[in-house]
Amino acid sequence: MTPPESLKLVERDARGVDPAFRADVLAGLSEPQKAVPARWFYDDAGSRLFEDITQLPEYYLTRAETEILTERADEFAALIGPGRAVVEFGSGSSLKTPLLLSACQPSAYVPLDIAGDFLRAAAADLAAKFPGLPVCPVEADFMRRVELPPQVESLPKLGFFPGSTIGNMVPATATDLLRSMRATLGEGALLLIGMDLVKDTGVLIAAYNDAAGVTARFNRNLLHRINRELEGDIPVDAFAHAARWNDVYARIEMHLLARRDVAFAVSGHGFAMREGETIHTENSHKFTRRTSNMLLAAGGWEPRARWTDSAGQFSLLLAEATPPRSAP
Ligand code: AVJ
Repeated sequence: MTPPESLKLVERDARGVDPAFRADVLAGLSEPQKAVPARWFYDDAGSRLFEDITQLPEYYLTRAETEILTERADEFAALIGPGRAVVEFGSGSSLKTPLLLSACQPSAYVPLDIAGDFLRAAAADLAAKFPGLPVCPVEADFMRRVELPPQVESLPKLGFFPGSTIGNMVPATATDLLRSMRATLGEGALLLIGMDLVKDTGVLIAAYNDAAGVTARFNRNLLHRINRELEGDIPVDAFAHAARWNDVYARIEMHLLARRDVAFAVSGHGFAMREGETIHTENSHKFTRRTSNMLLAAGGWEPRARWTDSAGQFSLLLAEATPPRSAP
């Protein structure tokens, strides 16, 4: 089985590194609260570690969303209808995608991802599972509008953004992303999107600080990636994994906590941190019915239906790209 050709839209410098990664890391490490955007977790090693996270007993999100996709398939398939091009934003969810594709009889599948090797492997896998379904992977950063392959131009679209990945973004960025998705998919498109729910803080912290330490490895992998791709010499062992609940913004935050004073260089730039200082590496916002509906509406998407799992831990929402309205 030959993997489908993918359209390459991600930049690479002479060393094969995305220049946006270097720019984000250097800018983020120069701020008073050091921070690196969470999307840079997902090199090939990081994507594999995330797959391991989804198997952890504490990490309920994937199981809860899979339950919804399995148990409520008839309901969302009826609302979606057959013949759409399913455009998945991020292609790592190799187990959820088949559930959606077998439920809604699509005419094409377009996975979008920045991790090229992972994307091609996932696309080949999917193409093998659904013979006859055109699979057109696109290597792209979907934070901006993406030019879809010509084969799907005339088809009605269904965006698929599972996993509560939208929760990684602060509201302003999440709104921009929803608007970009709308621009990518066009008016009349539907969006099926997962959003994790606010719940007991202990349950949330455990999901992001598992006993086996897989999430800690996932977090620290970012430092290994910086060292490898950006000529860094960060002493990775000097950093501890920390997961914290931010009650103002209703989000889990992941940090890399300096256990001692450290100094290091990245791409020839020097940085220093005091013991106890952190690099903020991820936000994972948790939603209520109202905040999820508000976020969708702010991004130009009208909420149409909403499902939760039997334990009420996670939500899946269907929204429609409605024409802009000028009413208040
Ligand atoms: C893939 C963004 C949904 O926020 O729960 C898992 C990533 N980070 N454990 C999440 C993640 C730490 C995950 N998302």
